[in-house]
Amino acid sequence: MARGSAVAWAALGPLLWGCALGLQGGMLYPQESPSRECKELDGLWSFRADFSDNRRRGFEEQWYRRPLWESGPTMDMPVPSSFNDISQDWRLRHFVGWVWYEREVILPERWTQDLRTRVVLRIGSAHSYAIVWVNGVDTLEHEGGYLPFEADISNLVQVQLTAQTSLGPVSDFYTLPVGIRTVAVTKSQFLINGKPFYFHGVNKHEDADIRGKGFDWPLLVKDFNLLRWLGANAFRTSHYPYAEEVMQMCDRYGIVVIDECPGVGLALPQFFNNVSLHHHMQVMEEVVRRDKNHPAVVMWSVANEPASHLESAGYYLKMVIAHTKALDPSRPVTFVSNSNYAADKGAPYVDVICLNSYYSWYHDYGHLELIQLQLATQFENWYKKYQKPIIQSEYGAETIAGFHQDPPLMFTEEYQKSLLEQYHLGLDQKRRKYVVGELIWNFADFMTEQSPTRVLGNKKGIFTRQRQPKSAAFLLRERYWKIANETRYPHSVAKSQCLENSPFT
Ligand code: BDP
Repeated sequence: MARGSAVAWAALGPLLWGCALGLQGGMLYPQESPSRECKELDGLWSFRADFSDNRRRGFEEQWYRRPLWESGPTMDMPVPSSFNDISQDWRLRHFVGWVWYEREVILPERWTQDLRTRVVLRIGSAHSYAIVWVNGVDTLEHEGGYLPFEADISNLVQVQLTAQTSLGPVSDFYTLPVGIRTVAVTKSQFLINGKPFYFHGVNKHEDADIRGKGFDWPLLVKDFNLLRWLGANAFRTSHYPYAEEVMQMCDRYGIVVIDECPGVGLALPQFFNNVSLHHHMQVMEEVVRRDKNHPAVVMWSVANEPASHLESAGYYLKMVIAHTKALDPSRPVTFVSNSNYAADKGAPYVDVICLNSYYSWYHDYGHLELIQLQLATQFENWYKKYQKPIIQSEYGAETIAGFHQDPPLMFTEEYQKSLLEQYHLGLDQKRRKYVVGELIWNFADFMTEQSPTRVLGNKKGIFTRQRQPKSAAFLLRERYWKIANETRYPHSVAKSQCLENSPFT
């Protein structure tokens, strides 16, 4: 019996695997191999949110000691999924606190009888703080969400016989697809395999109707088909590491990834303290350990829009970036800034400058005619000060599919299109100089907390949440394919057939 709990939403991806002794290091996606068997724990779990006043009744009454139904009512909860998106209970929609998941698991006899078998429990991700009990025993804890964590639970599930020390190690192995390429950064270029690379792509979120953030193969394949349709060659995992299956698809489809850790919302001075710094570094270790073998990953991003104008943020970012570089000297490191070039204290430490700006949306709203001037000033100021390649890491406009107005007004499809056109004119001025990429915000509409600035979530997608194109998608498609054709390597090697007519080289 494994019982787990997690706060806010949970998109668990639990897996048990039995393998022979001898493997060290763990954490890599646990493929099956002749020495490994895997048992997926996806499916229906028992679930309860702790609505008690202090939200700690579960701990006080030790719900983990007995089957969950014995301590009160439970409901069915699919795993993986976001519990907020599933039920009709309005309290669950925005619930923050402890929720309890439980699943009874039957293990193959060999796993429990053969003491040479190592049994490992692995959670793909559970947001944001998780404790896992196995047979009532506190076995695993993890803070931070999004990333995998695991524990050897052999001694909790195996028949307790006298320890057999004479059995000796047995080999355990599995294979990883390998890709070899180099990444380098100059004063004005991003080089992959020594050739200038221009990021033309998107920011995404793991998000869809009903599934919420829960992993979903049909959605993933649909999204990759849309990326190919669009001619995109890259995305940023804004604002957290995505499921490992996504990374595997990126390797296979030749999509280049800026891999971002969940360092979001570092907006206040009190966040830049030693406790956060320590945790942030630990999370970067987990991200790098999990994703370092993916050739698709070409850069790490340690944060999105921290308050990088603060002195304390400067030291903090310097330390996180240095730590990430020490973990992986082979890849450039960045964070995504929305600060002013003159005030930013983190930019001295990054390899590539990533800028979010929302001209004609959050700034100068309604004034499409100012975008080119604003953008030219932005790029020139940053480049003059830092002499580093720049990526426009976010830009976009809230757009409600089906709203039309000409001349364009905010929230209409025409406005989104015009805003993109103006940005593209500005980007083209610098594209062959030192601007090395553009990533639209956002690939698709996505759900957010309620707020006066959101109409049923964030509507800056070029696709709707149901993955249907708005007018801007066609504009972007034309542009991305044009850029892809301009920058295609002349003698690209034969591509796999799934990439026929693909912009990826
Ligand atoms: C950017 C944030 C992103 C938001 C976006 C927006 O990085 O997370 O969703 O603004 O408001 O600043 O649409």
